[in-house]
Amino acid sequence: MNLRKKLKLYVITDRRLKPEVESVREALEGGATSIQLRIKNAPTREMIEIGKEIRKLTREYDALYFVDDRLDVVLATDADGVQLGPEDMPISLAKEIAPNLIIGASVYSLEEALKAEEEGADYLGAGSVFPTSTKKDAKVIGLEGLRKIVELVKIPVVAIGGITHENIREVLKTGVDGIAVISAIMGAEDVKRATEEMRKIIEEVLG
Ligand code: TZP
Ligand code: MG
Repeated sequence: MNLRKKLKLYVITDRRLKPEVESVREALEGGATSIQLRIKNAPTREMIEIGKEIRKLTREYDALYFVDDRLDVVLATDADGVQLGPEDMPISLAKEIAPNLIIGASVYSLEEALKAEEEGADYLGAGSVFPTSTKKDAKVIGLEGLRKIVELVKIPVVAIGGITHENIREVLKTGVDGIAVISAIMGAEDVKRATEEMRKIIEEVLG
């Protein structure tokens, strides 16, 4: 499995915009290469039910399946990986508990990026590239901040935060391996089409 290739178009769920399972199906039909289940404040058993459905769908479409924050949900639904932020479980502990998991680290500065790489993260979610209403507290690093991270780390980097069909080309030109998106896809009327259109641009720029 080529992780860099699988991170090309990384689509994240958001129940404030669309119900998870149906929107994930549409994103996969449109060419998403990775899916992240991201739910804040829902009953764990509901998260597990949804995660199991996403696991089935991502297998059908040969996409990777990640869970935000929750290692229990990762283990219960046989996810490929977990996404951990600076306040979540330490990377080293997650690796100890589940050595075969792909570990993504959410980083908001070059310092955090270098630290996460050193701790053994397999890839970085770096942002927020632009201001975004999806995660209002996220620090904005800009294209320059992103470029620095890409230059100085060796592991794959996925850009996140405020990325749209309009600005995706300039983000791709920083040298990132992939793009992570919530609202430009989950907030679209036609999720499948919004995904297809982003995937097409990614193929044009990254090949
Ligand atoms: N982490 C940094 S920015 C962000 C997360 C989860 C939100 C990305 O959402 P959008 O709607 O694609 O800007
Ligand atoms: Mg988190």
